[in-house]
Amino acid sequence: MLHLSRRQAVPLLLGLTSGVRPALAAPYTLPKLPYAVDALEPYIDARTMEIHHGRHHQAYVDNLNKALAGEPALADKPLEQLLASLDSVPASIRTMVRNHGGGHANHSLFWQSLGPAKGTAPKGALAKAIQSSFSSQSAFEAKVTAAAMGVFGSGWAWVVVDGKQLTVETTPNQDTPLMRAKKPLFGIDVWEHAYYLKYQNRRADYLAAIWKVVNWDFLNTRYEELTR
Ligand code: MN3
Repeated sequence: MLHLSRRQAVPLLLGLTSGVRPALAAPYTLPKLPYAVDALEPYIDARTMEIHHGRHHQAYVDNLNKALAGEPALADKPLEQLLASLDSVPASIRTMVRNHGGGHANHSLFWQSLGPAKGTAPKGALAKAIQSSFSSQSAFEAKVTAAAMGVFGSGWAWVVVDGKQLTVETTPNQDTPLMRAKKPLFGIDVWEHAYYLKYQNRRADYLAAIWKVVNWDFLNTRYEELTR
């Protein structure tokens, strides 16, 4: 269960279950990985997961909390809402919220979108959407992979729900499609911290590995929630 806001996550945008926050916790907390750190081996190594989740994601959470510390009114808003309306965030903390709030939202979705390799596949409505948007699963994966390969420097490749259709886009840094009033189905982190320990500069090998550990069960459900 993820804790993206003090009150309630916005299911329409992130599709994440809301939860009750411990009374003494900071406004945002690091969500637990939904599997063990070595569960994605050999595709994504345990050491990368430890550092990526335990240090990088934790830092986004900590810095987001720091940014919001003097802004109780903002701290009460769901994170999705803050990211979708950055113009309403005071200029003095806007970049912090953009980078670290984006980082928290993106990684929270990323961990759920992955899981142990067990041969699951898109089903039902999501399988249909992939067919009608890209003509085949392999064409779909090729298009997302090409977008991810094309990200210069650090950023994300995204599959976005548009009506019932799916489109592919990229964002720099920790920007999210939420900032463009779009609904991310899932994103692939192409920051070097996501793959450098195991794959060094071989982003293509990392992306080939990512497709082995996509949690299609989660994405099948998420697609249905986002198109409901
Ligand atoms: Mn990352």
